[in-house]
Amino acid sequence: MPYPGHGGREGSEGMLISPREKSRLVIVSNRVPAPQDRSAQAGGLAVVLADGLRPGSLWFGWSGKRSAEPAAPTLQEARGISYATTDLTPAEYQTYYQGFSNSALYPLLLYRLGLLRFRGEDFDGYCQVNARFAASLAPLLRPGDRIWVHDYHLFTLPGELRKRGVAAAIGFFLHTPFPPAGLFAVLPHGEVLLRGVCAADVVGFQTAVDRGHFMDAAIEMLGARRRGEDTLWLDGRRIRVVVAPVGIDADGFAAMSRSAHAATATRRLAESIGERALVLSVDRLDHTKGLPERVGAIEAFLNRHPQWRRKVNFLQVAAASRQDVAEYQRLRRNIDRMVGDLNGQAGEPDWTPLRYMTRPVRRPTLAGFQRLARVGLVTPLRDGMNLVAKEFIAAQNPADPGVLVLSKFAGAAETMADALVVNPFDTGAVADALDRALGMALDERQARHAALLAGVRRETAAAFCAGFLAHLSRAAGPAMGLVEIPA
Ligand code: ADQ
Repeated sequence: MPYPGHGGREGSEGMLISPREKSRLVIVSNRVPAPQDRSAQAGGLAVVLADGLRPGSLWFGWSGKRSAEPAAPTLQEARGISYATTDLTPAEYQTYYQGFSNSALYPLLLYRLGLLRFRGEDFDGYCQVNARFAASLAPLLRPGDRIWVHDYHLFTLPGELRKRGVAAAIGFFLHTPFPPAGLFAVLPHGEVLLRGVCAADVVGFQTAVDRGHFMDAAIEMLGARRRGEDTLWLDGRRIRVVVAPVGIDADGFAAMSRSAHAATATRRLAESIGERALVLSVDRLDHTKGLPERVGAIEAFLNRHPQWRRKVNFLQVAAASRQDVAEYQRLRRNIDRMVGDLNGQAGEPDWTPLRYMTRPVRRPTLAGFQRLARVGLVTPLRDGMNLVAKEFIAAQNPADPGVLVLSKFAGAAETMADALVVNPFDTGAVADALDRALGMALDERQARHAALLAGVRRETAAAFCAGFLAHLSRAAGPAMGLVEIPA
C-alpha cells in the first residue's frame, strides 16, 4: 500500500503541510545523549547535529536505560530543545539492540559477513521497537515538522510512522557504509528494512559508493525504478537518495586543540615522549576499526624500519564500546593480548613502543594529543566516514603539521586524497607508509596538510546539516516557505 507523505505521485510534488505552520526539526536516533553529554565538548551526534538543533527542535529516542515495562516517553527541556526519551525493556535491549542491530545488521553493513549472527527473535524485536518508537513519537508530532531519522537501528521507523498516518517530510541518514547489493541480500528480511526506509522522502549516505549500493539493492530487491543519479520511484512515491558527508566543527576543534596543547594532560604526555615522535590512533574499540591489523602493522614497521626503534612512541586510545556484546569482549581480550605480546617482544627497559588506553579520555584532552602527534594513524577496515581523521587534520599546527595515514576503506578517503592512503589489511604497506610519514620533509607536510584542511573546513558538520535539511525541505515542498536552513 502506498504511504502518505511527500513523495507525491510520479511527476508531481506532494503538498500536505500548511504553509503557515512553522517547520520544526525532529531528530530521531537510537540513543539520545544524557543531559551531561549534550554539549559540543562531549562529541557524538550532538556535535554533528549542533547546527541543526535549534531552540524549538525535538530529539526523540532511547534514554540509554532499561526498565521492566515500556512507559510513555519522558520529556525534558534544555537550552530550548525538547528531549523525549523512552527506556528499553531487558528483552528489547537483548533483541533490538544487542541482537539484531549490533550482532547482525552492523557487521553486515560493515561488510563483515563472518561476524553476522542472525536470530529470528532478534529481528522481531527490532521491528517491534521501531513500531513502538513510531507509536510514541507520532502523538508528539505537529503539522509542518521535518523528521530526521538517524542510523541503522531505525531502518523500519519511517515506514512505521507512515502506517500511523504521519505525512510529514521524513529524512533518513545512514552513518555507516551501505554494502554492495549482493552482500546486503545475505541479510534475512533485508527487503523489510529497505521498504521501511523507502517510506522516507530523502535517504542520505556518507559517500557516492554507499548511495550506489543502496540504489542497486532497492532496485534488485524491491523493484524500485531509478530516475537519474539521485531518484528512486517505488509504489508511486519518489525517494531522493543523496550524498551528505558528515563533517566536524573544524575551527572549533582547532581552537580546542590549541588551548588543550598547553593543558596539563598534554604537557605530561609531551614530557613523557620527549624527543620521540608520537604516532596517535583514536577509536571506539570496534572490530571495524582494524586494531588487530594495526598492531600487526606496528610490529611490521619495527621489523622493516628498525632505525625508528626508540625514536617513536605509538599511542592507541581505544574507548571500550558495546562491552556486553560477546564479540566485542573477544575483540578486547584479543587486542589486550596483542599489545602485551608486541611490547613484550619489542620493548626495552626504558622504551615501550605501544601505549594503550581503554579508559575514557575527554574530548579536549584528545584534541591536545592530536596536536602533539607527528602522525595520525587511522586505519579502519571499513568506516562510514571516520571523523577522527578530520579532527587530526583540524588539530595540527599548519606551520609544522603532522601526517595522516588513512585507510582507503574509510568514507573520509573519498575526499582526503592528500593523506597517505593505505590498505589496512596490508600490514607491510602500512608499515612503509609510517616510515614515509615520519621522514616526510616540512614542505610536503605543509602542502598535504593545507589541501586536507581546506576540505575539512569546507565539509563541516554545519555544511552536513544544512545540506541534508535543504534536501528535506525541498522534498517537503519548495513553495511552502519551509526552507529554514541553518546559516
Ligand atoms: P564512530 O564509528 O563512533 O561513528 P568516528 O567517526 O571515528 O566514529 O568518531 C566519532 C566521534 O567519536 C569523533 O568525534 C571522535 O573523536 C570520537 N571518538 C572516537 N574514539 C574515541 C575515543 N577513544 N575517545 C573519545 N572519543 C572518541 C559513526 C560511523 C563513522 C562516522 C560517524 C559520524 O561509524 O564512520 O564517521 O558515525 O557519521
